Amino acid sequence: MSVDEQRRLIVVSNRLPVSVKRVDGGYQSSISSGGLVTALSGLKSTKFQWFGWPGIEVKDTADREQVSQSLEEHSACPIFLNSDLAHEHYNGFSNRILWPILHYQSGVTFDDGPWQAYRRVNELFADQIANAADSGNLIWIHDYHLMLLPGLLRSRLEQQGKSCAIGFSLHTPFPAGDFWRALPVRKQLIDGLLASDLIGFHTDEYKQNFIDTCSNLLGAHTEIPNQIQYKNRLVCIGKFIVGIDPQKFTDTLKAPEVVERIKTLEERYKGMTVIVGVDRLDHIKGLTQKLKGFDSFLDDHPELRNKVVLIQVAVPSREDVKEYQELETELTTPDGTPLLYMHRSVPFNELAALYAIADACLLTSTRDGMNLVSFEYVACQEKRNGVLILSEFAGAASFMREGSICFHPANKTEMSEAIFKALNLDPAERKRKFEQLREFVHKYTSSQWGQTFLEKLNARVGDKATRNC
Ligand code: GDG
Repeated sequence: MSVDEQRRLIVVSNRLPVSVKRVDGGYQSSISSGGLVTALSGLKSTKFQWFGWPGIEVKDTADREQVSQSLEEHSACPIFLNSDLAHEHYNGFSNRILWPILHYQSGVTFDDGPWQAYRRVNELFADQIANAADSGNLIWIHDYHLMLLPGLLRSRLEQQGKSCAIGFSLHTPFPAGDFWRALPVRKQLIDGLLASDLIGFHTDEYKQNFIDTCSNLLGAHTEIPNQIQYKNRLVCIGKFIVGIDPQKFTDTLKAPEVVERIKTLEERYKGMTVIVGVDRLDHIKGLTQKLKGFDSFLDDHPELRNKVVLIQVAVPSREDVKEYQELETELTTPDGTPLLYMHRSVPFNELAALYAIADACLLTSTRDGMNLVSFEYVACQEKRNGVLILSEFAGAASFMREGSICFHPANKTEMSEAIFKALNLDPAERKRKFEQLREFVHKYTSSQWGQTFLEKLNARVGDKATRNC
């Protein structure tokens, strides 16, 4: 890649992509899964150091050293937080207040306690990263938990006489200005973000929403496309298409145990049409809507009742947040629905096998930054040329509209029709759609995403306001 090989890259996210466990008086760490981990796995050819919270409280200094050592093998560096502070920051503000606003959910109540915790955690990150960074480093910050970090970090770096390029990627939507205004700390958060040199969004729509908001709320200059002039600095704004590593799926599908598993599953569902869904148990994934829409589809087509099965993996998520516990009780299985509902995470090989045997994949997000499951399904469908039935509110829909069948997730009639259409596409049309999706998924990989972002960020080292974005 054309990023200066000598340049050190620091990646920052709230959670390290590693789970740390206490084992036999010592500590063990292993890589965890999720959208951000999937996206950043494409950076594996680039050397970087990852900063973030290790997910457990470690009080004792000697223990902290052991944890740091065990994380070193994953190039990860822990930022230790006490449990209460971590809880208020992650669950209290990030997931209960910020996440719903970013995903257009109304009725959010602002609370000053969680906001102070959010600020405090961002400050602690800034202190540690500013001390660890050297001039000329690239610092790539991820996601909504750390929106104040660019500002806090830049002021600390300046005090220490260090000059680094700061990049920020948002993995959620950025809502329309009127919605964002509902948040009392709307100005502080975007002011913090605008201390970045480069800010990346998943789609043009999110990018434009952000630009308009900066102009309306802060009076920033946004006349030149993809640029924001604010407080005498130039901030570059871009759309960067996050993706997956499709080769990883192709290779997995060739593994003998996966080939065997596919055979077993195909035997079990012989003569049936299989629809798959894989989602974190989160309101934004529209699981309640999915069950209603699927139920409606079966009512509209009683002749298909025993011929179609929906296999839904619903991964438990954020279980410390009240709204997420309620979602679980809301999701009761409609009587008589041919539904296999797996309320757990499945191993990667099983996931790939499920994607591979499914004739269609149904994704019903009410809002979703991108949705990488849609990419993964396509990566596993070389043989079957399956159909993607995709909510128009997933970021992925702005790139995959032609290749999939899109619908409005709140309209169960439309969802039912979309499912029916998908299962009855003529083979030529099915192939044509699949080829479009395949080409897209193989072109916009996670590694392409990382390289493109880092090249742009690299170009901004030492550049204050002189260059175009
Ligand atoms: C956020 C944004 C954006 C899921 N279940 C299992 C499992 N997974 C893996 C999937 C996929 C990832 O988790 C989920 O990624 P998504 O992109 O679909 O969704 P979020 O977790 O909400 O991610 C999203 C993303 O960040 C990246 O920017 O696209 O919009 O919300 O990789 O495969 N993996 C395994 N077992 C499971 O049961 N092994």
